[in-house]
Amino acid sequence: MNQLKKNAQAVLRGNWQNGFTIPCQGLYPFQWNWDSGFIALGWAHIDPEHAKQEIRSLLKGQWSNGFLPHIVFHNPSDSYYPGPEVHGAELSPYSPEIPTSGITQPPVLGFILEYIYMRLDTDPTFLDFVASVYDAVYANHEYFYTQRDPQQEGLVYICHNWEAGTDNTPVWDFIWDTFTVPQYDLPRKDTSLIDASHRPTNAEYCYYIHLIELFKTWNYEDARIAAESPFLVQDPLFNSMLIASNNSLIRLGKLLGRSAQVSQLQAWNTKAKQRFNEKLYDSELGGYVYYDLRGERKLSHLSSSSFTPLFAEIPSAAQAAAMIAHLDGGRFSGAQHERLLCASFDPTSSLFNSQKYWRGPIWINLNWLIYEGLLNYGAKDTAAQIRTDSIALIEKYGFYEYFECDRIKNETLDTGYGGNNFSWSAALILDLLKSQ
Ligand code: 2M8
Repeated sequence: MNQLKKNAQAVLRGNWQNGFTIPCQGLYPFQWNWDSGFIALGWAHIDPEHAKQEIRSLLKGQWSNGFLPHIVFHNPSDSYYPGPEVHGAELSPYSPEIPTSGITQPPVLGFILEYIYMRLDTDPTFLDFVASVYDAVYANHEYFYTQRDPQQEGLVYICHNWEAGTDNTPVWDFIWDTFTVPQYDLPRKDTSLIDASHRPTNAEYCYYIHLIELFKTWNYEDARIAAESPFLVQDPLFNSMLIASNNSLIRLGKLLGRSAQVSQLQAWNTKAKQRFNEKLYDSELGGYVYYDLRGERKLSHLSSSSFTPLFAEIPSAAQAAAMIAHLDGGRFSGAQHERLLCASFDPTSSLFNSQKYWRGPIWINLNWLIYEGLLNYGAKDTAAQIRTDSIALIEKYGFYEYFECDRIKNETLDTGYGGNNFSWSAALILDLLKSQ
């Protein structure tokens, strides 16, 4: 275990860039939004000053309307496509001096602040740090509830698959079916850095780029995006992260005496939790699914995102039991537990692919969220299983980006998938090793 900790620390130190941490050398050479949250939690176990710097650096990219972009381009690099010139965030009147993207990612910062505070045994100097960034994180939540919830129902939308973080989940196939896009010239770098068959196809990338091109023609104006974007989805993972962050900002806000902000957060959260359960729970599937706001339909497929409401304490005990059954002898574990936890997409679906990016492999950040969520509901054995599986995969292969879930295939495999020395895999293993 000590060696594993040392190796995890070495990954974070190797990816540290003087103020922030890149997710992976070559493959992801800038600062990414939700990666940085998980990474900051990892740093808290090594050097809390780095955790603070990580968060401050991310907030340098915040827009004046509270929006927090998915990439902050602190540094130049030609090993990633699409770079700042493709994103064109400067078209928005709200964008900052520093180049950023114009789309966001799951809002993890609120709960990351509280986790770090707890992991540091409620260190008062960290609470001072929380006080210094509280308004910025609150402004991000205010942005979501005022700009990304056109029906004022408490659920916010995402307008791009990259905002989900689960870039090519099969769920998006049903969105891509609703519109056509031009063939773009795609100077991709990812496919020459790692096994191209594990990455999204060029046809999928044309959709990703097309959405950015549309948003640029609208100068990233939220009202235009809400009215016209062909991709407008209420995602259970994204909304769970926002609600979990609300929960944390409420508790931290009470400690800091921020009563007006706490009341507003409570009002958003009460509405959000109720609507989440009414709209996104699928009682036939026994889990939470996506809602296509543009097409006005549920997209009824289970993925690892379906379990993340456990993290935000949204499900009732009965709903939680139905979800846990999928992980314990059900479709995600297999009846004989022939799969390690937790596949990123329903392994019993014909759309599942155990090697391809977000279409099936195990991701450590989702495992961490589900592990913590299971503990919220007292499901200690299932939580222990997901923790054991995560650590075993990293011990066997190293700090890869994603992993095979099939137990038999793992007997003969000698590598994880995607990029190696991947930061959030290292950061969250440090946290899992700590929490027993
Ligand atoms: C992946 O996404 C980026 C685009 O944001 C990419 O494929 O180029 C996703 O796994 C995402 O969740 C993650 O934040 C990012 C950096 O690790 O990589």
